Amino acid sequence: MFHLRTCAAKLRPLTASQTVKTFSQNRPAAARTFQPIRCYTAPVAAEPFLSGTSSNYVEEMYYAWLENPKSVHKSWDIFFRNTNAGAPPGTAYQSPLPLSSGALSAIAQAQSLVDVQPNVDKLVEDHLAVQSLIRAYQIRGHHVAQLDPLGILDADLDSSVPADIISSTDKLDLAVFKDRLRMLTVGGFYGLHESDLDKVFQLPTTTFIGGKESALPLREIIRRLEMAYCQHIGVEFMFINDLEQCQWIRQKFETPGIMQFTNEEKRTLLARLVRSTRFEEFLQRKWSSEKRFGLEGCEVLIPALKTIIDKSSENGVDYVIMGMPHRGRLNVLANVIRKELEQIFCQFDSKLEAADEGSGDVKYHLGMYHRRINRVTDRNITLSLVANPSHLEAADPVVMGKTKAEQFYCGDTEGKKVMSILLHGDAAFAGQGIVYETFHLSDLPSYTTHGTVHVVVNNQIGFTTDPRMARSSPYPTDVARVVNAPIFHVNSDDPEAVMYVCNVAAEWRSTFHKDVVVDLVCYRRNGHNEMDEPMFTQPLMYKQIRKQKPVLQKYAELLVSQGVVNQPEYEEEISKYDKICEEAFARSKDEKILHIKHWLDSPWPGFFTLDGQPRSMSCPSTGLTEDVLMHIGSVASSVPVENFTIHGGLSRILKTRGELVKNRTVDWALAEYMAFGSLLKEGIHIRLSGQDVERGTFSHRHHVLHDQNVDKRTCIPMNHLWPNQAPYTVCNSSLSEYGVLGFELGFAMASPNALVLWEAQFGDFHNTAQCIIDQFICPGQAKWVRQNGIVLLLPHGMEGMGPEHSSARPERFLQMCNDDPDVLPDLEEANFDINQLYDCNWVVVNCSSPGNFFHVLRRQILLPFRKPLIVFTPKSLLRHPEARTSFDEMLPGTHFQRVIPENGPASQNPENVKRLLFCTGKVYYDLTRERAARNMTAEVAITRLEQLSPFPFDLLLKEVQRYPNAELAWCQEEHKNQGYYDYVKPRLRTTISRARPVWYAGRDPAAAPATGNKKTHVTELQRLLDTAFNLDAFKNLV
Ligand SMILES: Cc1ncc(C[n+]2csc(CCOP(=O)(O)OP(=O)(O)O)c2C)c(N)n1
Repeated sequence: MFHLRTCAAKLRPLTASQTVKTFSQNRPAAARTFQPIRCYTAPVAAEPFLSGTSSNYVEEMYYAWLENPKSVHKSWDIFFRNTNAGAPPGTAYQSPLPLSSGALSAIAQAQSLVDVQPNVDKLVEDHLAVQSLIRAYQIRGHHVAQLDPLGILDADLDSSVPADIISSTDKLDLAVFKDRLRMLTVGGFYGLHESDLDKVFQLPTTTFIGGKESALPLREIIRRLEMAYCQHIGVEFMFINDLEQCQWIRQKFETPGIMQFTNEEKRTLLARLVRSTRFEEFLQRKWSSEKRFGLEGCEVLIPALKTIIDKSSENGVDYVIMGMPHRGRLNVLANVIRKELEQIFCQFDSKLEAADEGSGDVKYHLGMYHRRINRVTDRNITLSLVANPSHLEAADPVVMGKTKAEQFYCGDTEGKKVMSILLHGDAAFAGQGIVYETFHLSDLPSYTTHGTVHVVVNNQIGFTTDPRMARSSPYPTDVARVVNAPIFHVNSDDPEAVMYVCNVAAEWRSTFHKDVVVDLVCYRRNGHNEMDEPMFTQPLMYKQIRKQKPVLQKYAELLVSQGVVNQPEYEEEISKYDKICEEAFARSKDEKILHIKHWLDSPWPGFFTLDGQPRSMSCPSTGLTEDVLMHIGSVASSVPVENFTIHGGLSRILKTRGELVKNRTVDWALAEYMAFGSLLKEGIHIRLSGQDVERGTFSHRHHVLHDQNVDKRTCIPMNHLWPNQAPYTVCNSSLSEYGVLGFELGFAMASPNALVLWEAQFGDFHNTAQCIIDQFICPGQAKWVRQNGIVLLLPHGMEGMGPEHSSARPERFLQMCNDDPDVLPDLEEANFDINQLYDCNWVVVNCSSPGNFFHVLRRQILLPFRKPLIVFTPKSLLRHPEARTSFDEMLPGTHFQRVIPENGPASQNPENVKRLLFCTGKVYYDLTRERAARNMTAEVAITRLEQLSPFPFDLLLKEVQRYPNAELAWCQEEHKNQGYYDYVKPRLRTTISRARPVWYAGRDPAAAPATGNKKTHVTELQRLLDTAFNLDAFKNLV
């Protein structure tokens, strides 16, 4: 880019008459090319005003001048012509010049080119000063905007007025204003004087305050800037590093008179406020002692959301997915999503019985899905409010993931049809890290939803905590700045200002497809909930709140005074809505049973029967034909595009894969390939996401090939398998677990016909996403009758890598399984295994063979219902020569094996077996190696538990019965208080009616998951193997 680095040093103001005079003279004949020799060589010091942001301004003007010399002020025209004509650096307008002979001749040369009128340097300085002032308002005007409806707290937590703006807002009385002006003039910030207020200044192209005028008196410039930036709207946008976007926003807020509403729009706004306000009042009247987290103090939220939806619908959006916390949720359900009021009211009835669907959730957490006509645009619109836990902001990435999926399924690659709106509380938005993680997904190719509109209910309190104790940033919204999202702060007691910013926000999203934030600065009329006493902790604030007129009343009075509505019309609007509520209340008494399924946020049409049951209770074979296996294997071991150079090391890996396929075997990576590739053939979309999943943390997967010679040229062989296959998405994620797992969970929510997998880099990292696991994945169906088939791949195994990177914490997942350890189920029941799966809250597996991993992935989709699947995946087994599976175990008729029984010599003469060891996962290979070394293959049987939960009582019972004389022991490599022992032992005991002891061979209890010392690791392993094969080990323990 061409950088201007030459200019005069001193710039001074010019009077209005001078400006006019200059205009009429010295007009250039035509635009000329700016000579490149001028640019980089000139020292910046020669043009002090060209440092920092002013150089951008000058540069911008230069381009405008090139197109049309009249588009810039005359002084700049002269300057550009001089510099173009060869005036040396620092001399184009320098006066007086240093008295060196070189400089003198240079300026003489420059002046001879243009007839410069003597005071031009003052003119330029003046205009730069005014331009700086305009810029100061654009950057910092929001700091003095009147945002707090209560007028007691500054929304930015700072009561001072920035030093570079001349504010005459309420914060400063006239005397202070004059004082300030004096200070700015004498102090010389701009070199402006009180007497300059009536001078006329040319406006730069970076402002729209002039409307049709290109020059204004300074006094008017300040007035207009204050109108645009210091009233009830505070616009934060100057950090955005895109000129077009900044200009777009300036135009939206600076253009004089742009904030106009028709009477019709004002009446709609009033009607929406009536609904919002009277809804809360109705609930308060009927259930005064019930928590509802009412919206009082931010009633404007309802019209705000409706405006965003109307505008988006007008711009082509037909599906809006929303996430929100407790505050005002019932109101949003009633008045935005339009859930039947009786369905909401009946929730307050303590006698309402729960249908047999799950344990349910409180009313202000449930979700909703509704398709209807948008009355303003007359277009169809689907609204979905995602159910959420109490954990504030946790639903953010889930909403994003669901939005991405809905966009994906309808081919909406630019987010023109499907969008999300996220609501936040001020304390939560500032305090919860997940907000930041979610923002960082917003512009990543595989995660973007092409812009979310964020709305913050900024009631300036978090439960009992004052914002000054709750955040270190000026605004609760500062987190949004990281993605260059514009932030519109607005005083919520000015409903028209709110409508305006909501319209702009929706337009921004549909124009630029980027995130945007609306910060509704409001108050909370009651305590945190309706039972709470706020005066304990916020006495002064609440004294003011008690005096505060509700916004509805204020706005109604305004519209009556303007003659937009009359009093009877207003009152009729109120009684009309009250009547609607009363009638719904009467109907709500007929509701006797609460069906959570009526609150489902993501229905799966066609997947279940009409009454919501699975279409069958069986699962077909998960095997594949030899042809399919061979075909997938050959693509997996080749580069399916021409002229594509892969890394030499990768060529060797693919060659080894090819040999495996030729030998009709698979390793872990191939097993996964086979599962994915075959499901894609069947039209199942697959999405694998997580850190470094494309290659695989352990460099085993290589699903994305990179051309070694062409930058960014990649190939995903999985997408070259079949002519009409479903698409495969594999995406390296940002370095986030909470955000990304939440996102994938949301993606999986949208459709049952996709296999959505999230892989942790190492299994233990899942704990930074614990909230998604604890609040959504584990209890999601029980709370919200919503099934989800997400798969978690968690690398796990004690391999001497230290306390971290070893354990995926199986004990945590197992502890949260809902099967009863003490009750033996009816093992004779038909389809016992499928019924068990249907009843469980999630499935936990640890496969010891690639083939079984292949089967369990395919089963996940072939099941007639969806359950989350937790897979502990291996590390060293990825390359273990024995961890291979023959095609024979993957052919039609084969299935996932919940238990892999002993099939060696011990199984030939089971009555001779002295010990039956149960284990799961990788330790199996350590045990078999040790058993062979000790020559104990006939005495010790080893049975592998592949599906830990639901617990395969039926198969284990058979195993125990087969070895009547064997001692039973559970063997694990994890420490005793970790791993599987606490889960397996009581269930195994229940299986055998507690007739025999179940011994333990494994590491001792410990605080850390693994030792950091390699030698200790080896010693511990040897000790557990010694115990496992010492047939006397448990002799003296009774
Ligand atoms: C992650 C999390 N931590 C703590 C809480 C407990 N809690 C519930 S509401 C609330 C205050 C929220 O304040 P704010 O975000 O400003 O929303 P408001 O209630 O004021 O609308 C807190 C701390 C929670 N629900 N979630």
